[in-house]
Amino acid sequence: MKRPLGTSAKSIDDACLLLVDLLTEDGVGGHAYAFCYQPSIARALVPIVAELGTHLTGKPLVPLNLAQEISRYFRLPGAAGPLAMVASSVDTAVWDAVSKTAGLPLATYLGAGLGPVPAYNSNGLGLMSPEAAADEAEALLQGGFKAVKLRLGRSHFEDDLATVRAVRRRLPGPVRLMVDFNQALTFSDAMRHALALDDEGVYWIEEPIRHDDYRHMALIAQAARTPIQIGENFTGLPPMAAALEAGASDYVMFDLDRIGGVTGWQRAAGLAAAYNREVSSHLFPEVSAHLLAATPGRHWLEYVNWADPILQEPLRIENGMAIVPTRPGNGIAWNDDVVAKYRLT
Ligand code: SMN
Ligand code: MG
Repeated sequence: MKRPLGTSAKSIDDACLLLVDLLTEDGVGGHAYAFCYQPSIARALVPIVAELGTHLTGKPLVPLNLAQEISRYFRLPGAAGPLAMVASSVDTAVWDAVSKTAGLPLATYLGAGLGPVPAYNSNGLGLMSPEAAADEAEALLQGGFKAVKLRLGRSHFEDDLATVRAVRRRLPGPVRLMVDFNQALTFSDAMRHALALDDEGVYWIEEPIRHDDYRHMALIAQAARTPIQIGENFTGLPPMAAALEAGASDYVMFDLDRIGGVTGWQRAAGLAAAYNREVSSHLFPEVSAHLLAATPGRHWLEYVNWADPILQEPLRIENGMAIVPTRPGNGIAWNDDVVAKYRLT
């Protein structure tokens, strides 16, 4: 990663990706990657993907049937955590292959137009000094970005507040500033800190408390004027349905590899529409650009450039908008030389 990401949970300097390739009998390759958070997880998932691959070999390339097959395959261990990443990334590779076979970009295959998608620059802006954060925030506007995200959740809220103020002072007024606590706060601290941020020009407050405490999240969302954003930890639809029913957040964001790949995302998009919620993406900007194009109430694409080095054609940003690629499939093709250089296994 060009800019390390210091979150309140963990500092991430390297993006450990698990590359998934699916080959059809017609010679079409479907591609996807899982973001594994740490190298040991990426390594541990390799034999699991291989075993699932053997199980799927010879089955027709029908995404919804394969999604059902994958879901049954993981029913006994439970498709949560890293197994959800495997299930989702294989699903994503299936949809890549099927849209490539049709000769269409994934977004078009899903019935959407290819208009650009508004993106916020989510690179960098980890826990750092106010001055360093202000400098980095300014640098992140390159490429025409009109929104950036700052990580919070230090042990003293005064230090978080000083950083928000320094960044806000440096950014032009219309530029949006999202903040992300990565679940760092207790409920009582979150109630005070969310209200304290109400007059600081913050666009959304992400995951102030433990991600699945929907009841307390709803109380925070009711009390704060600043919108609350959650969803990167929705694993499939049931937790999302519970969150929406509880009124846990104003906005939702889907993580491609937790929500259930392309199949899971589309179903979740329908659920979000039923609850009248704007939908943003979490990581995986390449595939998420296609999916947001096909999502009613689509909101912001989270832009990170972490996979760029290993991609033949990284996602393009123009004027702060993600350009949905017009080539068939989801647009992912590996740069094999660079992959060879960074291989873990
Ligand atoms: C995040 C945390 C850890 C890794 C990647 C991203 C963060 C986000 O919660 O929303 O960007
Ligand atoms: Mg987050």
